[in-house]
Amino acid sequence: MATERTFIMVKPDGVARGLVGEVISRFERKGLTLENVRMLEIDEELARRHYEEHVEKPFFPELLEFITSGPVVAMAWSGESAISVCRGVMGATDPKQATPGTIRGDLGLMVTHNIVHGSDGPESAARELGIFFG
Ligand code: D4T
Repeated sequence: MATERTFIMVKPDGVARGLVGEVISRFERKGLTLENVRMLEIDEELARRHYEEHVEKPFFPELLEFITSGPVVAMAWSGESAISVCRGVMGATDPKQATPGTIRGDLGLMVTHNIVHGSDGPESAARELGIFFG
């Protein structure tokens, strides 16, 4: 397995709840390397680009309102198999189903407010890193 780069974002609920340090700490303790970090507010245009595969889904209006509701912390992380390793550290999309010991399993309850985003494959990692870090 090779070194990979992936895009991770602490969502507005994670920032509002003061969980940025907790999220960063979990990835650092796993052995991954923080390469870049940026705090920003996502507007509707950026949300539609980032979530392009979800724009037609029934939950998109709620997701759009949530992801534009406050600042997020966008990050680039690297390491051995970083994409799948980060998904494992985050836990399942729905925090109710996420395993204890994961970020969502320990800290989340609702699927919209699931604290953190992570790229789900090499193509989305490259696309999302390009959107947020150019
Ligand atoms: P993200 O993209 O936030 O890392 O989440 P996942 O990769 O784990 O999950 P996803 O792409 O399937 O969902 C994107 C985003 O939409 C929210 N969501 C999802 C929601 O609000 N309601 C739903 O029913 C689903 C499936 C949560 C994450």
